[in-house]
Amino acid sequence: MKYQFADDFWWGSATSAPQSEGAAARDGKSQNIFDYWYEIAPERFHHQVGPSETSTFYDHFQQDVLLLKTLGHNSFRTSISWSRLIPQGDGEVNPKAVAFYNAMIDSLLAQGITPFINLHHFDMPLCMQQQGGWESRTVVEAYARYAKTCFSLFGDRVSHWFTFNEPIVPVEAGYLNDLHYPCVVDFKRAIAVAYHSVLAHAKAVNEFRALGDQGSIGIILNLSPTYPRSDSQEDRIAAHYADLLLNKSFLDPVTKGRYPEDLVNLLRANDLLPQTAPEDAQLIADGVVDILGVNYYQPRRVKAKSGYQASDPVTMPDDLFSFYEMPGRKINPHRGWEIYEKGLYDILMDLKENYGNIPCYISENGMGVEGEEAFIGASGRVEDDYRIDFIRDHLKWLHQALSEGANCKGYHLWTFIDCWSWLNAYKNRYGLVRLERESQRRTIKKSGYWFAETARQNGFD
Ligand code: BGP
Repeated sequence: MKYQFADDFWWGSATSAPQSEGAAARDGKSQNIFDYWYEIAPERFHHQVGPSETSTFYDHFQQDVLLLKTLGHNSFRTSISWSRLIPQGDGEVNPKAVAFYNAMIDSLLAQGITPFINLHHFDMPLCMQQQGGWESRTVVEAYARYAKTCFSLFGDRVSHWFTFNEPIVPVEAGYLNDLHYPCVVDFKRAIAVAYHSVLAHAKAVNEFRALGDQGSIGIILNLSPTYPRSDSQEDRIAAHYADLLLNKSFLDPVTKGRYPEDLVNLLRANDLLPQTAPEDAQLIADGVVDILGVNYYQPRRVKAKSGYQASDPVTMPDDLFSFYEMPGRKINPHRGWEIYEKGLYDILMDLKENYGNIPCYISENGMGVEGEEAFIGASGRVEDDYRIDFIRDHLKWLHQALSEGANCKGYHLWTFIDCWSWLNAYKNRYGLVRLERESQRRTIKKSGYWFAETARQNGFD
């Protein structure tokens, strides 16, 4: 069977400023929370490899853009680093950053690659974190001004904007699970962070629309479809809570302009509601996106929490549900994530049926593999057939969703070149291109050639 996609389907990949640029302390950039955290707690990073050791996009973007062209990309997402563009978080713009982003955007356009620009990828400037980070409305205001600055500087050439990548990650990793700085474990504070991220998003959307720029503005969410262990009422209730807290807490406000009532009731009953201002509701209503980016890596399987009583007070999300490992699941052992290709279809059908079939695209999907040097063949390239299978099997489900009317406009892989990851550094490699860290040599993997061919043909057999 031939899997054919639309002529204007977006083929590309995604990265982020903090994971690719490098030059972490150069040309006026101030520290973000990862730069700082590495300084004070390097042991929290895999092999103590920190955020300054990237694939050096800042220095090699021209070469990388040519690679993107070779890889068949018609679109490419990266982010702007807030701490590079506005080193004090608010106020003065760094001219060297403007020059870099201008040159990067221009070289993409010169190769016929549409830039998708995201404004925030976990990388809160340290000076903003010191003012409370997303717990603070002052920081929300500063972010809105930063967003407006980006639209004004680059909006003449960038028409695909995103306010945030996976805003729930700083909530979960930074304020619930002690995985990212500031390593807080506090549900109420986590909720304030989530709420203020939504306000910041909505303010950026409003700024964008006020400027009357051409193009679209969206947000990128990691939507993990939530499956109950069984059909029992207990398991289904647990899955409902997980979905409310971990998907709908962002998905509903940014696509419907309001929070689900169940979520508000749950938080109210447990005295967890964030502080709101009278104008917030209208702001959120006005912050509905034009397009949704969907990052999909793995499903979320949930079971009832043992001993759970509906009347128990909720002090952490996991009072309401437990995660569940399905026996016999297919897994990527390197990352420890289940591989469930149909999940991608389920998300797209949910968006179609319950979210007005909002325009969307797959903004990340990918497979991180450890020890890929073992797959380097005689020709010197990584023979990563497993990655080709992974991408192809997900694309088949995407294609199925399209044939049933899903409004999905493209597929971006995470990521085009092996890159630094938040906690895992270079443990798991995701790229279509292999990076030798010492020499910074780039070699296209087998999957890169396959991806390029697929993009050129708008499909595969
Ligand atoms: C997503 C992030 C990316 C990237 C990817 C792979 O959640 O948006 O920044 O890192 O996951 O995950 P990891 O690097 O943890 O293996």
